[in-house]
Amino acid sequence: MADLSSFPITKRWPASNPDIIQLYSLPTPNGVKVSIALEELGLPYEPHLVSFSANDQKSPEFISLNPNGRIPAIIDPNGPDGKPIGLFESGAILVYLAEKTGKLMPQDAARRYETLEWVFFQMAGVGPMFGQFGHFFKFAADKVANNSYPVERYRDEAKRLLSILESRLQGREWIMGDDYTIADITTFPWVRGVDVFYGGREVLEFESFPAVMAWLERALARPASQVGLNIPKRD
Ligand SMILES: N[C@@H](CCC(=O)N[C@@H](CS)C(=O)NCC(=O)O)C(=O)O
Repeated sequence: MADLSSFPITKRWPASNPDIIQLYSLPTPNGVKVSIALEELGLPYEPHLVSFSANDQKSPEFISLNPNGRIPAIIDPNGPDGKPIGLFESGAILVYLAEKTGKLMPQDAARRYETLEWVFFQMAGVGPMFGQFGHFFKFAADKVANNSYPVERYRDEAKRLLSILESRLQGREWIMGDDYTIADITTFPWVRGVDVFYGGREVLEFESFPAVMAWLERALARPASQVGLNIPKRD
């Protein structure tokens, strides 16, 4: 049985089965990327709920695994050289899982780098910009009631990013064509989330991005997405 006692996070969230991947998360757009990928890959894992209402993500035990105090994070007891490894940042976790299994990433080197381009496009662009849009449009709407600039700024940037995705997805089933990859898994939860969590569908004019909408439906219809979108179960 794997010994995870060197990871303080396991004191607050004990592992029932330390031999499988431990996931510390909440079903948010960044959190579900990892549960969806794990479901796609069929890897056994144990989910632990990190509750934002309890500020769990800022607890010393969580910070010991991710100094940035944000979900998701994992421990794989069977990491490189068979040793346990802890990881944070959803993009790094997905690249790790793809490389560990040889799945969800093309084998061809040039196409692998192309996949990574789109993963970074999401990590550095779609996620942060959609998140700022949601902050000003929904959560801090009262603070910017007399200043339309922040909402306009992030609305326009979110629409610009959607238009890039729209061009990319025209004539393609997935971001990498016939291959369903971690580029799709990093991105579609954010397109869904900007609607489900922030109510941004109308103001971002989703209907003007038909290829993105059709791709989102295809991604959501996958059995792994249906399961992974709800893991860990909220309180
Ligand atoms: N770049 C990070 C972003 C993680 C992130 O922002 N997670 C959010 C949830 S989607 C979070 O934990 N927020 C809690 C907080 O900021 O305290 C990643 O992709 O893992």
